[in-house]
Amino acid sequence: MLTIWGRKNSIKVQKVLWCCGEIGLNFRRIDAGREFGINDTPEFLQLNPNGLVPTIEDDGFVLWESNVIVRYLATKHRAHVLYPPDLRSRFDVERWMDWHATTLWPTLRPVFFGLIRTPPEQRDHAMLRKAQIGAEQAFGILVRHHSDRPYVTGETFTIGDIPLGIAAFRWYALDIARPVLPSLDAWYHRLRERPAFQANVAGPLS
Ligand SMILES: N[C@@H](CCC(=O)N[C@@H](CS)C(=O)NCC(=O)O)C(=O)O
Repeated sequence: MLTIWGRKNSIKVQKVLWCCGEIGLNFRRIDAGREFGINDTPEFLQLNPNGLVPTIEDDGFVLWESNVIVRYLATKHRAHVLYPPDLRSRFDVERWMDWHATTLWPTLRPVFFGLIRTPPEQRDHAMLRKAQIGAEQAFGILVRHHSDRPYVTGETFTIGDIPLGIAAFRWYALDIARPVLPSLDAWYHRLRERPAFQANVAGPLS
């Protein structure tokens, strides 16, 4: 039995939940992190020395790092459409997952934290504006790359769309001005139609 530790509103936990939904996996989820605690207990730190969610245990195998968990689950369950085995296709998927972690989310994270987790009177508006410009530039790169294809790596939805889609959910849900990017809107609309997105990602920002 697969066990997932992590609160449902965590961006990193949502990647894993969305992936499980796409594959159709049964699992047990234990709320952990922020208001739920658990992640700072000695027992949890034995599983994940970082004290972070998501962390999984799959028939005795413990794993952490959300992108790695997603790749592990897709590989284990031979989800070849989600995670193509062909070398070039696979590394195209990998590229966008890493790009999310190293480029897109670091630019968007300060906007999200600055608006959703920071009271209005404490907001640093200069920092927010700068971060917003960075996020617009990052989404612009994504648009220039994939405006001619329905999903980030081509004709089919893959796990490469998952981290990007979760970031896009926050970007679209934030009360900010956004440039007009019709192909990004169309891609995001496709993701929103997926039942696993609706069940695991859509919801109030917190
Ligand atoms: N690189 C890790 C980062 C995990 C991470 O930062 N998790 C956050 C939630 S998004 C966390 O556990 N924060 C502490 C908490 O929620 O209490 C991953 O992708 O899994």
